[in-house]
Amino acid sequence: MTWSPVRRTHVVLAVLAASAHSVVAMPASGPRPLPTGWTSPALPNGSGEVASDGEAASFPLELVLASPPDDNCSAATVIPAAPQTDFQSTAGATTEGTDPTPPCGNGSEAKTVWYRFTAPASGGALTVDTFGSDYDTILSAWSGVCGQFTAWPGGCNDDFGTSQSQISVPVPGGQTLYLMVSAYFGDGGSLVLHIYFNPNSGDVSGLRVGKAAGGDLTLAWNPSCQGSDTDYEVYRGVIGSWTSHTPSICSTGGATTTTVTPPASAQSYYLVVARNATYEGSYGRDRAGVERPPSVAPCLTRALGGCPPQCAHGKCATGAALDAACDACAAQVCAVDPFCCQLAWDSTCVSEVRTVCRSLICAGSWGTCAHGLCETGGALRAECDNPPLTPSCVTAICSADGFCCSNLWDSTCVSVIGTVCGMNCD
Ligand SMILES: [Ca+2]
Ligand SMILES: [Ca+2]
Repeated sequence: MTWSPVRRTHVVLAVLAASAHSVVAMPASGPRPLPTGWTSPALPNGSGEVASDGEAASFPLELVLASPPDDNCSAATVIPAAPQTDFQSTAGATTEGTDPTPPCGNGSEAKTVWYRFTAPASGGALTVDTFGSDYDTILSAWSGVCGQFTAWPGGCNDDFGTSQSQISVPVPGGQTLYLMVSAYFGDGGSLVLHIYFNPNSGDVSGLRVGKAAGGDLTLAWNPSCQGSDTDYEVYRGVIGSWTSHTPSICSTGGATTTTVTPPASAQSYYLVVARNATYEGSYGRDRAGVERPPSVAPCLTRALGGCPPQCAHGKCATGAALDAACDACAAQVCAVDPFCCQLAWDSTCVSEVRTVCRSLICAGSWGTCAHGLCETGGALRAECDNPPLTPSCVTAICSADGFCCSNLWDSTCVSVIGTVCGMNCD
């Protein structure tokens, strides 16, 4: 390359606006117009500039490649949903000091670029590959936050058949994973990244059985709690042998009702299982809350997605079963009384907020007191909470601080419920 010796002339670097990933040098003896469709970025100080010293007719041209926008972990490209395909050049990517070492291949941290994916509530299987890239990639998945990562189990691959990579890992609902692509030989190049996600399958509830003509039975059920489930399977087993179920219908065509003809020779039980394009879900749980085993010859591979937490009401109100994830106290209650999280949150469950969680938050703990012990208000009367509390928490607090029973039940009175009574207001 021959240059006109012009002192302190800057070579114009241009970036193709559409990709923002490729940097090309344009020989120039001064600023010159850019071709149509090209733009010049705001170049960082020093980088991307080549100055002639006015002496040489030619000199080495040093190009600085622009780094891709997701070069750094903190600027990871967010994958909003799967499937997705992303294309970019990683030739200008760099290594951050906090880049983790991939636990596969040669552990290269060169030319790293980053992606971030959060699994849908159903959970499922995340599959990512770099097929179609033109360099030797290493793909690794990480949980945690930038700089403090833990390698995701099974989430690293160097070569999957070719020098490109593929991982396929189970991911719980709501889990965020970071994906790092690095270059085995430190070169980078044109990266093609494919992301797929197969959701787990959810639960079916509310199975109802009716009689139909000719001894047939009609089965009906509520739609799966997972929107990604679009179909249902029916399994049948022999009553008394509670794990004998085998496929009866592998697809109801999406319908939430079907008709079955029971065999005359044995009494049968039926299980309805939600499914999506890839997986089938729960066969239901037995009375002990244990997931029933799948059929020995299932219609589909099983992947349990569960359902979002059922938190339709507070723990002080009766109603539908609560999910242990709704509330720390609900988790404590259900640990000793599974009924509360499986069938219904009845008055026993509400009373267990006091007896199990030792919380005075529910009205049942107030006895004949004018207001809750956890609320400020007028002075309370000794023994007003006795029953149900023995000994009376109000009496104990007023013995220590008479103001609470003679003047006001103020925030000080509330604040000693833990220390004086060993109870709480959670
Ligand atoms: Ca990087
Ligand atoms: Ca590789």
